[in-house]
Amino acid sequence: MDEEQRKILLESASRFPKPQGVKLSYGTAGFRADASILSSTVFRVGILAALRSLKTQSFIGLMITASHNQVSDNGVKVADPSGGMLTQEWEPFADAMANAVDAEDLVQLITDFAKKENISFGADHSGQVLLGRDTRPSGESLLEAAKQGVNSIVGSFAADKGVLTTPQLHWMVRCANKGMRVSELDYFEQLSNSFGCLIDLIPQKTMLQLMDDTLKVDGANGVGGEKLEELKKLLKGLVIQVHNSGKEGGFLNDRVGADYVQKEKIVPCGFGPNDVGIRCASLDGDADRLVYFRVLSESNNKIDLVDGDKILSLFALFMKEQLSILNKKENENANNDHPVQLGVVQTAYANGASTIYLKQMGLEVVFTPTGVKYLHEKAADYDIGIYFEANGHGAILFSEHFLCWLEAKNSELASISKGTEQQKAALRLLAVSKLINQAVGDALSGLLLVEAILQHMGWSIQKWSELYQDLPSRQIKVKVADRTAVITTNAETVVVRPSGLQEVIDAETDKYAKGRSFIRSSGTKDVIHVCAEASTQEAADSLAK
Ligand code: G16
Repeated sequence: MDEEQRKILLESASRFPKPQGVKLSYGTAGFRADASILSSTVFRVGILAALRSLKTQSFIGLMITASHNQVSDNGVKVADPSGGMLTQEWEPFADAMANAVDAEDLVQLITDFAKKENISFGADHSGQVLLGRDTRPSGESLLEAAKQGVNSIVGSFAADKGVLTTPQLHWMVRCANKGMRVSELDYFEQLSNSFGCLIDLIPQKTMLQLMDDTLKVDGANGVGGEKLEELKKLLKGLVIQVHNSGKEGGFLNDRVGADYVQKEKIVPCGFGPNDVGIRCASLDGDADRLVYFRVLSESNNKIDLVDGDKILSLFALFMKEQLSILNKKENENANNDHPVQLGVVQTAYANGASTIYLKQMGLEVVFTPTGVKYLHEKAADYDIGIYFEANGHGAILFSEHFLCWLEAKNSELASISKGTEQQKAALRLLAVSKLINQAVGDALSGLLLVEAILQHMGWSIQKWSELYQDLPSRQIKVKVADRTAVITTNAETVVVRPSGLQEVIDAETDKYAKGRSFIRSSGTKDVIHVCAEASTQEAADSLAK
């Protein structure tokens, strides 16, 4: 690092002093804390993003959001060149940067890291960082801090993409690195065109079945509702009513949104008895989670929750069906099978009934710790990898190799005889690969795929919900002084520290029929999550307690 670069960094870092006594770590999804203490962290992550861009010679993303957290929190995370999460190899550097005590300490850290990673500075080496933020009031000033961080690396450039959902920003990074167009309109067009393609391919016989085309969406008073209002203008064959769009005066994630609906299992604000019989969905604050629900008629605000596990099951069923049509042998002697590796990834939060259901379908199911960064990585091992967390984060990933094969197969089938069932299956799979955001879980694209599949099957939400019956479960959050005191292993199913705690959990769990329980420390808040399953709701509640 030359003298000029050093001077710029020292000068800019001194404008963003780190608050004393604050220690942050790059958790499940980046840094999160009360927004009032985050400007130095966001500034430093701006520098990190610029360095990552220099290192990879690619576009990098920086998103300012605290997703499902309360409105007074905010956060920051980095998207790698693929559009996925920042490589885990750089997380310790992110932690060290966020916690560097002063400007001198910070510059020393950057100098050492750049040397180790062979990162060159100077005007000939340019970094490009795309910036996005959700609708939190603190987002604007934090975005300015991020910009100054990026710009303090000579030759690096920050492009402000404005207010976005988290998945939109990830999508833009991925597309920018593929040399594709990255405007918001391009994103909306990709989603609406591929959705339209799936709708056009619906078999005649199900077209005749009556299915309500109205969907009521809870936008969590966040960015998702606002974007869905835009997207729906391009959609045909679906009526979407957006509620809790943020314009009606409620607070972000306050008794609304996917996290609230999934954890509490009750209707969000703005929904009630009038919605009985309507298909409802809920997004979270930055629109990377999606759950469905229906309001129960005997209701006391109770819902039938159709969570990430059921979305995963619906997707798996559809993908398996299309693959089997595609690979159907025309005659006994033909050998047109392509052994497609279809895998499913879940976490310990997955309802036990969903795992049994998926395995009964003959699918390979693997488990990772909580966090899209782990599930996404695992799903990428397959030709088609479907991952979902019960909380509604998920996607379907297609390998490049499989997509090439599929394109070729589609052309071959079209040249023999266009419009056969086999060719339609190829076209559907190709449409899914464009509809589902390949960079990260995306509630808007997931919602359109759910809607397309329900129409394809001619299914109501009730029919979908009956795919299997969830085992009664309960999740609770326990506020603790130090969440790092709990260390787990085996995809978070076993507590390693504090010692002796797992034995206590096991002894308690053994008292319940079909009992299963685990605890893990949150990666986004100062709480410990407790999750319990048992044969009745009372038993699950009691075990969790
Ligand atoms: C983030 C991650 C998710 C993860 C969630 C867990 O969600 O992106 O993969 O499931 O955190 O949160 P915690 O660690 O508090 O249990 P989000 O929607 O907040 O970005």
